[in-house]
Amino acid sequence: MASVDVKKCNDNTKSGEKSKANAKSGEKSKSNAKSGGKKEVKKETGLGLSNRKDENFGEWYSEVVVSGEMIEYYDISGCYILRPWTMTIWEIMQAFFDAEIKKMKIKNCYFPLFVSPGVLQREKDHIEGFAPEVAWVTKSGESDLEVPIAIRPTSETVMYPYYSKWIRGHRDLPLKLNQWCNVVRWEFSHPTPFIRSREFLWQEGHTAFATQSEADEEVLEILELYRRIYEEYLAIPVVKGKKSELEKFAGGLYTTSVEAFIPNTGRGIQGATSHCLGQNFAKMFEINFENVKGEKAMVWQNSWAYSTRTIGVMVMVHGDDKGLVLPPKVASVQVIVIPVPYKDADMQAIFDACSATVNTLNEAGFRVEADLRDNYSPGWKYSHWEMKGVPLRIEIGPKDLANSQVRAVRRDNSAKVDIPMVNLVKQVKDMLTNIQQSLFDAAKLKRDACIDVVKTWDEFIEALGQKKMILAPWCDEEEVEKDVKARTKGEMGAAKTLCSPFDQPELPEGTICFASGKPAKKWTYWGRSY
Ligand code: 87F
Repeated sequence: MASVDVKKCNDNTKSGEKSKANAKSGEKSKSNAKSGGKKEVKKETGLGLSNRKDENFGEWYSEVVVSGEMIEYYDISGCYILRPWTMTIWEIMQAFFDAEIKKMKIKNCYFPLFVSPGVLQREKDHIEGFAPEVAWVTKSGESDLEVPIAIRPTSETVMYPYYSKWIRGHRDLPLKLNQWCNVVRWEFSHPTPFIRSREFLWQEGHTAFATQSEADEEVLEILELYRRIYEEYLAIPVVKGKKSELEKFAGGLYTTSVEAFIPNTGRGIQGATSHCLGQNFAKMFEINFENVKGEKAMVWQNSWAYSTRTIGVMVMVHGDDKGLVLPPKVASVQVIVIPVPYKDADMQAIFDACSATVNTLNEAGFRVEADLRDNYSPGWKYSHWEMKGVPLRIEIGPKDLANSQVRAVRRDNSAKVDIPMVNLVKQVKDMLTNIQQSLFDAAKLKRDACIDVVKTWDEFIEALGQKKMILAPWCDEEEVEKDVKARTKGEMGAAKTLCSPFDQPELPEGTICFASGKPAKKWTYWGRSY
């Protein structure tokens, strides 16, 4: 079991947050922010990290994602190269989610990247706030385009005109489409790999139903899949809940989300969202149908998405001072086998044992590789694969060979076990299962230690100062949320609502709102957030 100090929520208070942007984003410091230029391209050295997670979280994060070979910085700010070590994680989550939505009879499709200005305008009411983030193509070669073309920041305006065309009668419903694609949002706040980038990968689901109850049911079914991605695959505890009116997607009826928490920065992070759009877009895009009674009706719509942000949350939650820590279920290499040669050892026999170990485990369905390079020492290889977060290392030396065993070392807690070759598959399977569970348990203990339940404004301010995620009774009034934001505005950013958990603690009669003193309607999570 990985050990955690349950009393301490975030123990990086000594160094404090360098600056809001830095701590929040994990963006590189000025000294190396310009990478992408030739001088800045740093060669892999295999030496350890120069930043500690608890001392300098932002710098630590930038260093880990690069040294762990997940991303490379690019010469356009906010854009990152996703390396194979990242893409495999994305593909594993994709395989799970894609199979699950296919069981729900949702079909994949692909709509164009470009949006015509006319169609974008049709959604102008709610796009207004987002407009500065829309990127435009204005030229081809040297000539200006007659009409500039937008690059999709999301695909409502791209898809819904065709929903209007394709949906005629109740037999055309439900229409349930998903696409896996990239989107571009030209953000101006500090970029952070995975967490806030100008281009990112996601899936966006867009569905249309004849009735609200079908839509409501799907919203929660999808949200449960998002919970499973976080909890079962990434080993990260999340809270399922409903967004406040202020924080919901303005174009929709209501928004549900899974919310994660980053103890080191004391910030909540929206993990994924599942919206019921109601009939707002149906009105805007005239998505009508003839119902069973032969009357004209409007469809009920949902939209939902999760993105490569999931991967950033995983790095932030599990990574340590040696680098990445990958949960076995998403690791592209679950076990790395390393030969440990000694003087006078039968090297061929050790190499053969390594290959045999890889083959046995591969055949049993695990993702296993051997590092047989002869130009690196075993010690260098240990650090290298620790940096990359491989959950389990198997070492094979002359003594192991003589005893028909291998030595297994866990990445998460450094525990070492000698495994007899005859038990290899069974014990590796158990260890990987155990690592997956330990990572979740450790993350949950740490997250839970960061939750404060408060009843009064003073307790709220105190908890916020301690970078907590705060559960408080709230009157559910927009003005009060705006007021809390205004009153907590500061260098570190204001507090806002994260979500009202579906799993509500009891709210005794007469409980009052921590901020307004009015009768409380529900328990809500508050905190600073990404
Ligand atoms: C940025 C620029 C333009 C978010 C934007 O959450 C438009 C938007 O509409 C925008 N940033 N949004 C909201 C996206 C809502 C919704 N879209 C489908 C989702 C799930 C997937």
